[in-house]
Amino acid sequence: MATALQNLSQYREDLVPDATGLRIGIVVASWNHEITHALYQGAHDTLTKHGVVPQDIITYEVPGSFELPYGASKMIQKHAPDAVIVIGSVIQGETKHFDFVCSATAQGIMDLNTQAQLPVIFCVLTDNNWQQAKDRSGGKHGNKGVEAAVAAIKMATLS
Ligand code: DLZ
Repeated sequence: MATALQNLSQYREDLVPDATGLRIGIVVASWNHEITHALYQGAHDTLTKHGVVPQDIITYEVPGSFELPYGASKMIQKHAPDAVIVIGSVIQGETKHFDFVCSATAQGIMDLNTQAQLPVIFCVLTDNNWQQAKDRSGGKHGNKGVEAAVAAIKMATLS
């Protein structure tokens, strides 16, 4: 797995453009709140570190990852930010629901990336168990929220 080799919080700061003046939407799922809150914190801290002012980070909370595409779509319509980050955590259970939620969410976000005229960054952890989710939301593999924030800045400033 790529994240076992690369820490999600480590990146070349000198390669990240200045984010001053950017407006970034974050849509965060409540399901597995402890994980998604840690991802949100990682993304928020990284955005402000690179110059985004807190007032320009617009946050929506939705029930679960399945609702992230609609939340992002609404965010784009109402606030027209420079980029949107969607945050979720789907953890494998006994049922097939895992596969449905993962594929529907990924497809919905991919569709938005081609339809909306702005980048929508996929910060959804899909893990086999709780420990793996902890490891990638501020644990031994870093924080995917950091990686997502860097991607949002790079994509919002793409020219
Ligand atoms: C129903 C469900 C299940 C079983 N597991 C998760 C999960 O691990 N992570 C997540 O973000 N959401 C989960 N959900 C909720 C769905 O995303 C969605 O909120 C509900 O099916 C209502 O549409």
